[in-house]
Amino acid sequence: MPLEIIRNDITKVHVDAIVNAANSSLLGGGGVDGAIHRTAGPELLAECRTLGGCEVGQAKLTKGYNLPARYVIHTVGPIWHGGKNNEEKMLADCYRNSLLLAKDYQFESIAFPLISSGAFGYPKDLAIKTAIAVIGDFLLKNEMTVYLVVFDKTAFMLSEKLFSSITQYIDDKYIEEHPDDRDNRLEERQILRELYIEEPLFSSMDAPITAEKSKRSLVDIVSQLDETFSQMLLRLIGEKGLTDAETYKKANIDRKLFSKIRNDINYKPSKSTAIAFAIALNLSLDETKDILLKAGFALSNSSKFDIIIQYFIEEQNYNIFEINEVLFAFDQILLGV
Ligand code: AR6
Repeated sequence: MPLEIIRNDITKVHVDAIVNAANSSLLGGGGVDGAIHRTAGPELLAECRTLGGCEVGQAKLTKGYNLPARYVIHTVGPIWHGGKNNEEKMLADCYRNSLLLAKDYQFESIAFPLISSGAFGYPKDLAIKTAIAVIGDFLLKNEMTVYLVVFDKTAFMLSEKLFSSITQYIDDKYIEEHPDDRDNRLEERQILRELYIEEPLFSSMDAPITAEKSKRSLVDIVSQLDETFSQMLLRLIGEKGLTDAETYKKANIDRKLFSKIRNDINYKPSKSTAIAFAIALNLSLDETKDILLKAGFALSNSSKFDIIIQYFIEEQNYNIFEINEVLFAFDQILLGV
């Protein structure tokens, strides 16, 4: 998955490079910096001494020594002084310059901590927002697997406003029994039958708007009844005038999985993959339900995950990285592979 938010100790992550939230001396410190130096061993400090420090927002590379990561990218985040002292731009520079350095070295994977959000006092909800915006933007133009490693509890992650807006939405929609984990394909097949076969016939006897709607869906149904998920996806990509690369990047799906789907008309995606494509294609709620049905899934109000997806679609916010930020904060699986 191109951007994955994970909860872990960054010194344990196996990637081409981990990013260190250092200070401008590059000679070690507390927090994630201390943990990285402890695990890497004294050779890391010896190499850091040769670098001549680093300015805020810039990034420098060393080897990883005893770390599972092959390299360390050292960057220096801004100290939070209330937000009016260019902190956001400097923090964005940290992410951007680290990613560009990783790109120069043709790294395929990189892991970031939440830079500046510890000793340097940057509010965590704002820190994660900037991280996701810059990484997301980079991933729309580049191929790399990026991990955002969050160390502590997740409730802090969302701004109060977003958190309460989504909590309210969930409260309004959530049905008490919530069989999130069950394999609900069977039930969804039943829904599929009802939707595709029964609903149009019944609704055609209702008000004129409904009748027209169902006429349209009957035509669609007949012409697209045999269309598989993969065929529908490729058709929609064409209709929306998107390229394959634009689509899989916006879906947070890696190129290999996309080409598997492209080459296998009977490919059965996971629910999260199917939704990821619905988001990439900016589908409406009804269109999302249609494409999900092709994969044997439905959206239900008994699943928090499904409600959060509906929230974003209704808000017409199709930024998959922001959606994943919220899914992560609510302990749900993320969209993408
Ligand atoms: N893995 C992942 N994240 C971690 C880990 C870990 N092992 N340890 C801490 N964090 P901080 P800063 C999280 O203070 O704010 C140092 O002394 C932590 O929860 O490490 O950029 C440097 O030398 C927090 O969310 O970095 C500098 O002087 C995030 O990493 C100064 O601190 C960053 O916290 C840099 O301060």
